[in-house]
Amino acid sequence: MGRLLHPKKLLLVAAAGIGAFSLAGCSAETVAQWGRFGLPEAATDRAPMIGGLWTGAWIAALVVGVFVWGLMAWVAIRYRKKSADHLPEQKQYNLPLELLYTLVPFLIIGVLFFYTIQTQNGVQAKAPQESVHTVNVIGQKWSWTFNYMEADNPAVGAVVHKVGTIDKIPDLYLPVNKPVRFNLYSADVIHSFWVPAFYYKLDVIPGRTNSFDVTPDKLGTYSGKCAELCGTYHAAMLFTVHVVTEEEYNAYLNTLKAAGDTGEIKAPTYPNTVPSVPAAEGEQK
Ligand SMILES: [Cu+2]
Repeated sequence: MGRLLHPKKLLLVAAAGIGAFSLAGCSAETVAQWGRFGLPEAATDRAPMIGGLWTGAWIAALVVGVFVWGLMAWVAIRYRKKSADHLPEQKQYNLPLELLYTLVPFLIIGVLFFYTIQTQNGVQAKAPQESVHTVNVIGQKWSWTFNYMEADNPAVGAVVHKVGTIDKIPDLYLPVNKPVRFNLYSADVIHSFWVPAFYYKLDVIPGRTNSFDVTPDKLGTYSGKCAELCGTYHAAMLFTVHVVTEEEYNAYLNTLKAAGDTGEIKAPTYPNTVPSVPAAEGEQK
């Protein structure tokens, strides 16, 4: 057994550690991130709704926490045993108090439920069909494929695609301030399409189309990833989101078109087989 550090030394080490920790990375951006309770900067029209719910829920939890910790400290100190023969007054029950601490949690849950539903309705609202840019996304082991359904876009005039591989993280280009509809398909197992700066993720399920609308409203580059543990190389399922001007967006799609990456790549219809059972003839495995 090694010798324990002298308590004073231990205190010094702890203080130095805490000091270094709180000074390191104390940039304006980090401080701003604390203000958002850890969320990155919002990059879409929907993200602030979720940010509000997240921040509100934390504040509500902290208010309840501080109140409960305060009560615990107060009773522990106020009603501590003061002498060997003196016990504080003992009570078997207190009906009003018991009713209160049964009803108050329901009230808290009700308020959280109300704001959750309100946020959900806002976040999942669909943009007008005629205004959206549609991107059909395929999650496949172990990358992503993006189909830009731009046949009706006069600046592109074609459906173009980008296929990601495990060796090459694919890019996803999106036009700023334009609503985008994502339709999510899986080629194999359940994945989850997640862009942290969008404050939103949605499961990508074989045999089912999940879709959501969002308007990226901040130019920039963002990381995207798979948020569902889908297998061995789950961690490699990354993509890079570029929110660019509409001109740059069209220009990028035209480079795909010029490279011959036209037409839609479709996920196989879910074969509905288990791995040990050979797929029926003609069916894609
Ligand atoms: Cu995945």
